[in-house]
Amino acid sequence: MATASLPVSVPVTGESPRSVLTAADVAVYRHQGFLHTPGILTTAEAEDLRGRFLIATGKAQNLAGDSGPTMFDQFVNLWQQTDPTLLDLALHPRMRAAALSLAGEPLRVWHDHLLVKRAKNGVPTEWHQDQPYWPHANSAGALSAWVALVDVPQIRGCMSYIPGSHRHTGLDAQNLGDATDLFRRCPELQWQTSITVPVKAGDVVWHHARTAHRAEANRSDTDRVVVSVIYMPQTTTYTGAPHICTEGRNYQVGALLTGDAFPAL
Ligand SMILES: O=C(O)CCC(=O)C(=O)O
Repeated sequence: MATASLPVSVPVTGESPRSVLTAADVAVYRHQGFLHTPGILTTAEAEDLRGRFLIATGKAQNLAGDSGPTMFDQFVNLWQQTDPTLLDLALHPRMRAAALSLAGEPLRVWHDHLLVKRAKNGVPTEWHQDQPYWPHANSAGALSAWVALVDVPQIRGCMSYIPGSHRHTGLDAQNLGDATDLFRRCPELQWQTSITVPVKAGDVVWHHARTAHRAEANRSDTDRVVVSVIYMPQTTTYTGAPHICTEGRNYQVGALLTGDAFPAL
């Protein structure tokens, strides 16, 4: 979404000019807590990545298990599990440039995950904020890039966001399977209008880690294939709470989340 011509200076080299966000883009993101950026990837790049990510699922762990229709099949960090080249998406020059502009501070990759909502799965992903799920402190600027690797119109399970909800910083984790949980925890959010964002393959929708979002069920007969890439500030420290991405890595409470598992941008 480029609505003004003033480019924001981006502290990386090698990015294509098409990825440079405007000051207006960054202001919109900071104000509403999300931003749609069409065409961050070309359709050819999206198609290539879709094939490579899906091949990589072959021998990888699906956190959804295999118990019938699910919210989504979920494969975390396929670049660590089966194909190291898949880290290319998180570190893609246009992704890096946009992420750094939006956050306005140095970042690391927290993790990525391939999220496949199967055709006609019938299960939405209900309203939630991401941050309460993560064992993070000192990470106020964390953000996600929801990268469409197929077209995702409304019937295929695109996302909706509640503008301004990223300012609600004290909420506990909300249940992704319960449409009312977020609103029980924060009743004032039920009076706000959400915005639904259908996307084309190669588009990215960025959201702040506290922005409330949901995805509709997939009512189409095509799988919805997206990758959510999550970036965290380089100041992020470990709270000690359990998480699949810190498991077995011996971080002490209060330690900076650094190292090969969390590549710097
Ligand atoms: O794609 C979905 O169904 C949910 C994605 C999500 O919650 C996220 O990327 O934070």
